Amino acid sequence: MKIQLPKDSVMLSPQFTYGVATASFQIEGSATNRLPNIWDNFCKKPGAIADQSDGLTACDHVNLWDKDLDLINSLNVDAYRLSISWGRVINQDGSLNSEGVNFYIKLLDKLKQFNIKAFVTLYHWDLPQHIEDNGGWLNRATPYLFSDYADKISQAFGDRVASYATLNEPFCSAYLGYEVGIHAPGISGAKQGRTAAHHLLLAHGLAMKVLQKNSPNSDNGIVLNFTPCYSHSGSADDVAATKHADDYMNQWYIKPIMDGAYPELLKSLPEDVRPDIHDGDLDIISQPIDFLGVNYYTRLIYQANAQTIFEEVANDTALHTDIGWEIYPQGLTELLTSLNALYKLPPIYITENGAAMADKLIDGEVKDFGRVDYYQEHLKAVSFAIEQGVDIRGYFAWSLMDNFEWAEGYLKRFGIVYVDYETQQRTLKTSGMAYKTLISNRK
Ligand code: GCO
Repeated sequence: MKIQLPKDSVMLSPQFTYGVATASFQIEGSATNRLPNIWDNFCKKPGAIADQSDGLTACDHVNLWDKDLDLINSLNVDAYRLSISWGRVINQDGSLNSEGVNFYIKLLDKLKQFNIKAFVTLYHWDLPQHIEDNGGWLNRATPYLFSDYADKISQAFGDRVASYATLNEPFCSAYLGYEVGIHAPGISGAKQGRTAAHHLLLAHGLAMKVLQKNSPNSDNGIVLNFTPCYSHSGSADDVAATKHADDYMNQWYIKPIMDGAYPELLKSLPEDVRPDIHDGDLDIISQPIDFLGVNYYTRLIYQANAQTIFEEVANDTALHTDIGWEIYPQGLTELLTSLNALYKLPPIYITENGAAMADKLIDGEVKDFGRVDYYQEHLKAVSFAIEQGVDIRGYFAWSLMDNFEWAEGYLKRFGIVYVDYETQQRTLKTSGMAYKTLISNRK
């Protein structure tokens, strides 16, 4: 099975960056060699994780990293997006943990030998538990701790990193973690969610300053996720409710960075829900960024609701992935062109895109044709956005390999490589072969 792009697409030129992505908590394991984090704790909460699993072993990547890098290299990718576990590299007293730092340095050095660019994310949700015990992202001191971590680790890594992202998906950390409580640390409340979001954005701005100083030659920015909102009908009420949802879930995170202001919606929120914004915060948050990472998986459809303002409407006739998300590639083109119309964007990387499928390993093969289709259609959607003038420089498949899918545990598989969690055996799926072929033919 092949992935095909329009003949003259710039995505077929060697300048376009292709990569695979992972995140520390989802693959690393070796939990005893780092500080406990909010996900370790959340996993202990009855009912929090669908299969009652945890990240103590995951894909055992801390032990198997060398082979995993050979596997990445065998895909002919240009780049590898990974995240750093804060509690593996920084001790509780704020000093560097040399064992943890050396783990990543070995890994970054091997990437360099392979001529694979390292796209490093500093925060992919694994906040050290001792920081959470002091209020976590609800505490205004946490952004300053994050900036200190960014300072120390970027100095330690030297020139090994091609691109730094401060945060991955602050929407998920803030909304899922502190507003609806289905992710760690499992706190619920609108005030908490908005406060965490503001502190995460502040952390991003503070860390941006540090990264630009310590690592001026890398491309530094942030990774945001977007779930574009579509109105169920053309009625004024549904359209207004959908705009409200979009401002609350999506624009809330990008507008402060690009425009130095929250959406107008902020003013209509009850006083006791609004975050505490200090003078100068938005100037810090709106530091120029070298790139914007965009993560896209699906869209949502909304209608008005008298109590909750907006509510989701299921699209039963559409195709869905194994995690229940509608497959809607055209949403990716529309997202990219609409962001490009709304903001003065830096170059964009699609830092995550992919699909959960109910994969089966049969006779040493995983024929995940549905995932090949997903990649085919979404890569085409990116190509269409480029044709319409959006400056997109690269694309990362989520994920390199099956891993700990947060509240879903190990039940949902997103990899282009299959992981047998009993044996830690990796098997390249049909989608992995198709992705490799696309990349290799371009070179
Ligand atoms: C994300 C996460 C990934 C998830 C993926 C699928 O950034 O949302 O980076 O950790 O596994 O999105 O849900």
